[in-house]
Amino acid sequence: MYKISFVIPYESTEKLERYTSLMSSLGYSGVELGIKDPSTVEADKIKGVISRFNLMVPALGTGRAFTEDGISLSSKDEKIRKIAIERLKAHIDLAGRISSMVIVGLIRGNVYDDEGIGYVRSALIDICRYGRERGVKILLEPINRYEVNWLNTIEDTYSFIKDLGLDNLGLLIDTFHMNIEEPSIASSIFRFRELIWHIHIADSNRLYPGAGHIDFKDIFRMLSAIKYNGFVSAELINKPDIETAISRTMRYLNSII
Ligand code: LER
Ligand code: MN
Repeated sequence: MYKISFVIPYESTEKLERYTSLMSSLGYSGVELGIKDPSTVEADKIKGVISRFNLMVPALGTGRAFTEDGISLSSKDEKIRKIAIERLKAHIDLAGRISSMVIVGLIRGNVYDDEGIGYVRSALIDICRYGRERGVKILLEPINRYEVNWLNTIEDTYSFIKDLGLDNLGLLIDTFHMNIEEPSIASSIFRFRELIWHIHIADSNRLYPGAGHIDFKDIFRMLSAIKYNGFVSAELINKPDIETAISRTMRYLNSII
């Protein structure tokens, strides 16, 4: 039995309630939240909604700070780097209250030299220490070359994590990125299984699984083989609309696993 969740860009508890009610009726186990600024959300209300529908929040997405506010850990501007670290710590505070992990994806930003890599390394050391004190794990996500200019492959990201040697830093892998960057999705999952703590799924066109040409049967065969027991979370372009994407994702997964 896989634990399936769905990524919702968090806007309001009313919308969260509507989507989680549908998810719970369809057999989802979790809802993953993409939050721009955790200091503006009401944690108690979120907690209330997810417990009412018996859902977990496996992870908090942090990329909106980069895409909507232009904030990153690798910025040349020290003030912006500080804001990015504070933003991630606020995510960790929230994650500690709702037993989530925190994603470092696009918020790492682009890097053009060793100085930029150094900024991200020291930020991750700081963030992981903060997370460890609160029992929160951090997920570093390999993202394809068209969205960010480094840590595109699982191999590069795995080596980066190993080199840092932080025990609460692991991998979030995403089928959309893997379809672009990995030589073989299933082989890469097997090779780096030791650090895979969370999975995003989307089809080759970022739509719901089944809408493109990724071989999900092959991927789930490999996940069974490695006895993966984390969450599989659909992160999609929610077309034609979010409710349809939620329903079609579960219908397709039920037909193949
Ligand atoms: C974030 O999880 C991700 O996969 C990026 O592609 C954000 O758009
Ligand atoms: Mn992702």
